[in-house]
Amino acid sequence: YNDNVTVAAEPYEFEFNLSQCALLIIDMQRDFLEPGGFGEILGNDVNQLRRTVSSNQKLLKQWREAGLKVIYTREGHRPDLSDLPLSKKIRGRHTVCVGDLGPMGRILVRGEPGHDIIPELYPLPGEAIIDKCGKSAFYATDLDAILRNYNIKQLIVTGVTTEVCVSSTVRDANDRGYECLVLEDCVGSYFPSFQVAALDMIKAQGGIFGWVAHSDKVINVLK
Ligand code: TIU
Repeated sequence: YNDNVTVAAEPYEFEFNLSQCALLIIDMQRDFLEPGGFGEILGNDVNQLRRTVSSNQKLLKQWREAGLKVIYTREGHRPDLSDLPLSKKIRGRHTVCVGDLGPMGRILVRGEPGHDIIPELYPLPGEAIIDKCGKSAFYATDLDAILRNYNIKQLIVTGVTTEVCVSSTVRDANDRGYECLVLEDCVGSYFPSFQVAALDMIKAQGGIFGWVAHSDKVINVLK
């Protein structure tokens, strides 16, 4: 079939090439989406993020069936916490912080149960996982090198949270020349007003950081 497709999006249609586009699933980790994790420790209601799970599952199924690239990210740190800035460790003045023992193991530490991707969206062998210590998936990672090696120029972005790691990553990707389409039903925030504002900021000013669309628009071109 034709690799070049167009989907209705805001602020205008997103034109992309299927073989040069990856699905980037950001931080769909138990620590953010399940009770007892980092998200809840920060004072958030994890239920706000749960609605993104089924949308991501539906999209992922079609994307994989089309044989397209999937890349995952996880936010977390080395067990010795050598990549954890003190500023991040103490931020919030919480009684439990990154690296401490929680109900799903040590909070946001690589190899711990809470750090892993939720079972509903678990990566398949061969799907790259980027472990990152920052909010942007480009900071101190090999994501840019992997995208270049795969000849990926465009990203369909999903995951959590819309205004934190999704936004940081999309802004960074934009500066590096990647075009990003963010799927509104597949990204989530703990704060409903931030969900709206973060998506508005991406698509304002003629798509200053990228495009926004519903996942149905992408699924329709994959069938
Ligand atoms: N707290 C919050 O909204 N997000 C994060 O700390 N990390 C991600 O967004 N992945």
